[in-house]
Amino acid sequence: MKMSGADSLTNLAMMLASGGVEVVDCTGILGPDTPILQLPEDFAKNTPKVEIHKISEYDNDGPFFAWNWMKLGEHSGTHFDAPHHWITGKDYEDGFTDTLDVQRLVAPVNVIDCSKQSAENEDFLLTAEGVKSWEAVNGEIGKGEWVVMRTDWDKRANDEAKFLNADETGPHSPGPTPDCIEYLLSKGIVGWGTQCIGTDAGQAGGMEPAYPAHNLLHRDNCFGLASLANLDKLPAKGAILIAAPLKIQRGTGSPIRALALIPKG
Ligand code: 23J
Ligand code: MN
Repeated sequence: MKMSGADSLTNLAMMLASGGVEVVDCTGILGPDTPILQLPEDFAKNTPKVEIHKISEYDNDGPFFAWNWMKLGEHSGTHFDAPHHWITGKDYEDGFTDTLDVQRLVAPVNVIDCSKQSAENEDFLLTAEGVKSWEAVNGEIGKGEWVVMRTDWDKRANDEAKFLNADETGPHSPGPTPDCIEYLLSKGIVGWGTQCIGTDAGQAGGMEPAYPAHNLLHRDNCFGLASLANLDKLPAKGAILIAAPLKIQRGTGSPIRALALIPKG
């Protein structure tokens, strides 16, 4: 039997209504306590903490409505890195939040569970070899798919110091090696996501190239996702991830509401 796009969406609608497909929220809370990246002092500027300011809440400033305004950096909380974010991606005209191809944002997601290794070693690095071992068990990573690294780092997100995990030697958090990202790009992935403050490991400034996830993903017009939550609720394969940035004009990134569709039962 050949299934059309219309048939597939009818089935999906049925499955969403019956709970056969569940929507998992892979997003952290965005507010004044959200951990924000703090670059070292040799870079003059940083993203400010999130601010939420009340305009009114059924009061003299608005008798029957509540609304707020926000101070919000593009790269805050659970967020999207667009290719223009990094110098290696600067020439892609479709590399901004308002010009990228939205067809690429909804795709199967491969969840590589590194939670054990990351609990034992805060500087754990996922290598190409590690990805290949994961594929041998779970199946091949396909063209146009998302790949995310599960570290359960979201359990630290209520405590910025624990989330950033910095000492005199800098930040310590798990991430990918350059050869890991090169391998994933050779498979034709759409993007790479992590549960830490950025797509790169805490110690990635010392790698070659520095910040390989940023450098290599955006060089190839691919996307990054950071501070993802609840990856422990996803299967290794079989879920669909929807990760869509706001359509910020010439935006280099954006907070997202990351949603995963998973089969239940
Ligand atoms: C700017 C400079 C370095 C990094 C980052 C931003 C991020 O992690 C980000 O949020 O894209 S490492
Ligand atoms: Mn970012």
